[in-house]
Amino acid sequence: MTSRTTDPIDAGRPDGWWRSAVVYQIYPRSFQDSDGDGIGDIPGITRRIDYLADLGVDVLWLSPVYRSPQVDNGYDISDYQDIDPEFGTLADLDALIAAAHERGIKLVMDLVVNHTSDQHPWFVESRDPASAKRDWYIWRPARPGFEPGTPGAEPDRSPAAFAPSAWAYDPTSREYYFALFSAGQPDLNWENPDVRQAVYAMMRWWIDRGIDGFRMDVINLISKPAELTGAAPLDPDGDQLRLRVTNGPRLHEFLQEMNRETGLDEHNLVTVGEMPGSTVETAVLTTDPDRHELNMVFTFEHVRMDRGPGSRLWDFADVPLSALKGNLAHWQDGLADVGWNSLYFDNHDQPRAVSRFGDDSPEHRVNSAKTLGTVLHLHKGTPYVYQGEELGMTNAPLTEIGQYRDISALNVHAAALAAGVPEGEALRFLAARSRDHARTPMQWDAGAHAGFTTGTPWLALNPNYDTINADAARRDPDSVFAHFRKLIALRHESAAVQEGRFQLLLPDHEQLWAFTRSLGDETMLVLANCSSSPVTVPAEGLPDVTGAELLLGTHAAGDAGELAPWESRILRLR
Ligand code: TEU
Repeated sequence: MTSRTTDPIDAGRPDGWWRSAVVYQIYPRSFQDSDGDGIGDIPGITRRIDYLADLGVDVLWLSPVYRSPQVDNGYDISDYQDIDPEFGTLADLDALIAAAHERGIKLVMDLVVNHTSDQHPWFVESRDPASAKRDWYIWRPARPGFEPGTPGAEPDRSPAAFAPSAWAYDPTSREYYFALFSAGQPDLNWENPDVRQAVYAMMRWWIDRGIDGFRMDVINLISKPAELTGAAPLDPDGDQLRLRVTNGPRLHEFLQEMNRETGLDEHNLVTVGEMPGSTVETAVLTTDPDRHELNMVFTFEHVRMDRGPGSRLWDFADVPLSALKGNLAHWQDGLADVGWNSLYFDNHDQPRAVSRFGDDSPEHRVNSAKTLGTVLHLHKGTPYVYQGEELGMTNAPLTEIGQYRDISALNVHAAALAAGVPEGEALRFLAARSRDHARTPMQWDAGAHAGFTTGTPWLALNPNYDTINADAARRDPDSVFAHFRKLIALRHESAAVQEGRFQLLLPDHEQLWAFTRSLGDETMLVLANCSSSPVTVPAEGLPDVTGAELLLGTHAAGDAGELAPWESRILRLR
């Protein structure tokens, strides 16, 4: 346990404060530019702080703003204790923290410690086999019998997320280092206690600076399987390392150590672990408060249900509503008594929810964005709003590979072409699923570059900013923005929304998403038509709504027995 004085840094964070909070995720590069270089920055966020206060969110989570070569837009960090000049300075960040705190808003930093940048001084030193930092990363010789650096000589067949191989070649030492995402993002060796202590020291430095928590990037990948740590032989033909890298043998030990050494719980910081490949069982272990690991995790189950049957990156399929809502219900049930859920449809890695799960046609966009918000925000857990979700921002019309910027999109395209897939098929996948959709600049107004920048935006704006923008939304009492404000206010006011028990109704219905939330003698019923056709409310399988009070609906109260396309209602039962 650290012995630092806790007084000033713990201000405003009572026990469990995050259980009633709504988090807003900012992707700084695309939020607001203040200096005309076409890249969003920290002073830009501070300029928009009153917009965020007006929306009513409690916490801002900033995607990485640290020093970085920007191979993966900041998820490749070369200095954890400085700000990238593209985004501003440490003084700018201090000013943002102060401006947020003045408005009662907390600030969460992205913690990317599964890997660093290959430009981080630790890795630069590690390239020297004689250096004390060699063991801070994962190094292996070439496959036996192969000339180092030649095709096929990689220690095993594991693919990286953004490159064909997870083994990057270093010509100086003629060895390979493990980099699960890209060669610019070498994985740290968490087996080495000095690595862990260096990470914890860095975290303490940020906590002392006054931040309120961490979103932890791919945190369930930090404990590597025995083959990677050298405790078991590496099968040179193995290619499923990615799966075994998740939820590794020492994950919970490391999280408990981190919590202890940095005082995460002691200071009531909010912590959310991004955990691809996690299950309800992993989440229970991670978020059980008695185990002192994390407050909540981001599961990937509901955003990976649309993957195609094979392992090909570019395959995808539609997801039936019954499967989607069934998955969320499985997590609600699994964490009902122990632990806590995070709730999200959108983030910087996902296509826009309204285009993916809703209907982004002019006819249905507003109601489907509102209804998806209603459904998500009425589940139990901490809801995350991703910038622009509160405006019903849509996927961009991307048709050519030259329009994409994301390392992941470019890799999928290259991999598909290398596999002989017709380009059209790869482009169809990207048009539906690319991460670039989430990263088009925030649409503030109908003026030049949507008010995002006075320069040339780093990624083209979605042309629909002439109608979909914050300025128009804030003047329209029926906008998606207005609806999200009400959802956030409802969570703040209602103990049943915060803590009520969840029960899914009509699990097999392919149009209606229906559930109750109950606390004491209060029960809320959510009825949501998640389709673009009207639906008759079934006579069976739902509670009696006689005398129920409509707390929030997408439409003016109409026929109780029918829901219009994408109509939803939150009812308080009598
Ligand atoms: O994402 C981890 C992750 O597994 C995916 O969401 C990733 O986007 C996907 O594999 C791409 O196909 C986190 C960050 O959120 C993401 O932006 C980073 O690129 C990644 O880690 C590496 O730091």
